[in-house]
Amino acid sequence: MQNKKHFIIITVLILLVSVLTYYALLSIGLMPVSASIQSKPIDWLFDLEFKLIAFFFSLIMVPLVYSLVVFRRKDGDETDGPHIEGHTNLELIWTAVPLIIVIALGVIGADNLKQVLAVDPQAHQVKVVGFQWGWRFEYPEGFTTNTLYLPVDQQVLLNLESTDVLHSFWVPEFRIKQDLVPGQITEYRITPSLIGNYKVRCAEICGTSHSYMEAPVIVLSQADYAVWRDDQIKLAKEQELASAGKPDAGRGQVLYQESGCKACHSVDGSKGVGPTWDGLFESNVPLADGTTVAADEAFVRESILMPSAKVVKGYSPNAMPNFSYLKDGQVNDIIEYIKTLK
Ligand code: HEC
Ligand SMILES: [Cu+2]
Repeated sequence: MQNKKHFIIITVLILLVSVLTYYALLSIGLMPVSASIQSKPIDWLFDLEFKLIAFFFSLIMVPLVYSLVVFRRKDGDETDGPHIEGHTNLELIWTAVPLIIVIALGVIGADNLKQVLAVDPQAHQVKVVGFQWGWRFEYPEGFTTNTLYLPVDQQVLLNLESTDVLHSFWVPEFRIKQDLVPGQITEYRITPSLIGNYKVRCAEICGTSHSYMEAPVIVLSQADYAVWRDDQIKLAKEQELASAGKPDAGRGQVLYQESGCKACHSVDGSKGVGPTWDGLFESNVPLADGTTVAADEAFVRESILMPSAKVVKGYSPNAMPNFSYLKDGQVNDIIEYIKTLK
């Protein structure tokens, strides 16, 4: 029978195109490498959806294109097509099947979310502060970094805070994304599963330098992490002790690099997000309100602790996050370093 032949051809084509579409979706690299336990159920669900997408794409496109080609109106044929009433069974099927699929996906999704949010009471915690435009990581052991270091195979609870506007914490390799809301602490649980270097980026447009709001994320073996952490604890203690004494430009330079000033302030005269520090000390700095101020120690200290108190001309207020978490001695070290640049 003629009809049966068409059915068989279309069925075979649908299966073929489904498989091809699925592998095409897999091959274009939609997903970065998976680097967390939580990404497993998420990737599994994505895979299921790729399969469904491939199948339904073929189910619709193959009969459409097949009909366009095979059932074209012949030259000189002016007749109308046959009149077709509804087909109750077909309608029941195309209502019931998608309904079942959608309900199943809902159930699977809920179970998936449960797995992703699973709490490990042993999880260690890190406070993550997002600001326009950067990240700071405050460890409970008493040190602060601009790179997020995490041990592999151990759950971490990141407590997310914003000092200004909405931001969003996103490491694509971990898959999960969570907003930072001013005035609230939001939680982000992750169990890194692959040693390597990644990057957190802000995924919520948050102003002119939103696209630069990135920080390295480094996943270490548990042993390496313990060594790194102990180093940081020692370093923080040393810094605190040292800074209590005489200010030191060398330590100031290290702070310049490690507490993130470097991202916005150059020391070679080039303009960045913030003004250069080349020639800053004891110069006359024009301010946004039209006055000028002598860049003495008091001005530099105030600019670090309350950046918006005096805004440099040509820059917007709030463009610099406050660094009031720096210890007095550390601020003195930075001032000492800035003095060497005049
Ligand atoms: C996200 C970008 C950013 C970071 C990070 C940043 N600053 Fe700034 N900074 C600015 C901007 C923009 C200004 C100018 C606007 C203002 O005065 O608030 C500024 C102004 C200053 C000034 C005023 C005088 C001048 O010409 O530079 C000082 C001093 C300063 N920053 C110190 C620091 C120190 C110290 C750090 C690191 C602990 C730091 N800043 C980190 C953006 C930044
Ligand atoms: Cu942001």
